[in-house]
Amino acid sequence: MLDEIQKLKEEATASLTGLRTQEDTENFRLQFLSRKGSVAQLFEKLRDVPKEDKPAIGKSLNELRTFLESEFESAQKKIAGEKRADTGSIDLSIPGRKRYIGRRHPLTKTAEEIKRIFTCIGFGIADGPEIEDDYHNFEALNFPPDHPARDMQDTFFVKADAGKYVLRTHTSGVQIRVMENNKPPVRVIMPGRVYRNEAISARSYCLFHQVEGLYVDKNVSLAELKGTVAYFAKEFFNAEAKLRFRPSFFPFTEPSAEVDVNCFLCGGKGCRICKYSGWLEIMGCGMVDPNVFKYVRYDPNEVSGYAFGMGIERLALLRYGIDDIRLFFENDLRFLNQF
Ligand code: 2U9
Repeated sequence: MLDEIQKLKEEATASLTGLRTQEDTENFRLQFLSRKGSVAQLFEKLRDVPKEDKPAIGKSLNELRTFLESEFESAQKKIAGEKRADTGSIDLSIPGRKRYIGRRHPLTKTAEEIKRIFTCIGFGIADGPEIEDDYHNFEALNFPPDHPARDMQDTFFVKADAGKYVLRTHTSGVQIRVMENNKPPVRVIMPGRVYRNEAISARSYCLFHQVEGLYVDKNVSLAELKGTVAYFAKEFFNAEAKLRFRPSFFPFTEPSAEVDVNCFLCGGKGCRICKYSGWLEIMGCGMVDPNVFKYVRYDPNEVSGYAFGMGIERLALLRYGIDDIRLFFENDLRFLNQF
C-alpha cells in the first residue's frame, strides 16, 4: 500500500507539471482529488489494511492528499493569472492613473507669507469672531453713529438681532479685544475674513481677507510705522521697493495714510497693472486715534501706537498679476493649478 501511495504521488506530480489550461486542471481534479478519484480510492482500500498498519498508512495517505491539494491550488492560481493577462481583461499597457497633488490656495500662500514677514520681527497673531457686535466693529473704533459704513448698503447685519450684530467689516474688532484683555505693550497682526455689502465685480467681492496690525507701547512714533511698512514692502515685493505715503482719513487713526509701492512690473514707467501711474496702493495705516485708547482704558498720555491694514486679495492680485478678484472664490482648478 505504501508503494501504491508513492507511485500515485509520482504520477500526480508528473501530471501537475503538464497542466496548461483550466480544462487540464479540471481533469486533474477529477482524476486524483474528486470523490471517486485515485486518492479517494486509496482511502477506500485503507479499510482492508491490517489494524496495526493503519496508522502509518493513514498518515501517509493524509500527507499525500494535503500535498496534492496544495500543489493543485497553486497550479490553478498560476493558470488563472496567466489567462487574465492573455485575454486582455487587464491591459498592462494602460498608463498609470496620475495622482492629483493638492496645493495651497493663492490667498493662503499670500497670507502665510505676510504672517511670516511680521512674526519675524516680533508680531504675534490674534484671532476673533466673524460675527461682531456693533461696539467692537464700529463704536470702539471711533466710528460716529451716522458713519456711512454703518449703513445697510455697506454692511451685512445679522437679522436675528438687527442693528446689534454685523458680519465684521474689518478685523479691527479683534485689536479692540486684544487691548481690552492685555496691558501694553501690544504687538499683533490679525489675519481674517471680512464682509462688505458691495456689488460684486472684478474689483470687489462680498467677502475678502485682511491682515491688520497694531503696535502700542510708550513712545511709538510715526517713524517706526514707516520703518515697519518699508520692511514689509521690501520683503513682500522686492528689496528695491520705493514707498509713497499719501495723507488719508480713517476714523480709528490720526494721522492716517495710504501707502503706495513703485510698480514692480514696469519699474515706475507705467503699465496695465499700475494703471499707467507707476504706483500700486498696498495698504492703509496711521497712528491709533487717542479716542480708541479711551474705549479700551489705555491712557493716551502714557501710550501711543500705530496700526495698518491690507487686503490679502489685493496683494495676491498684484503679486500674481491677476485682474479679477472673483477667480479666488470660484475654485476653478484650471486657475488654482497655476499656483
Ligand atoms: C485699531 C486701531 C486702528 C487698522 C487700519 C487701515 C488703516 C486700512 C484698509 C486696507 C485695505 C482696509 O482691506 S482694506 O479695504 N485698511 O486702510 N486699517 S489703519 O487700524 C486700526 C485697527 C484697529 C484698534
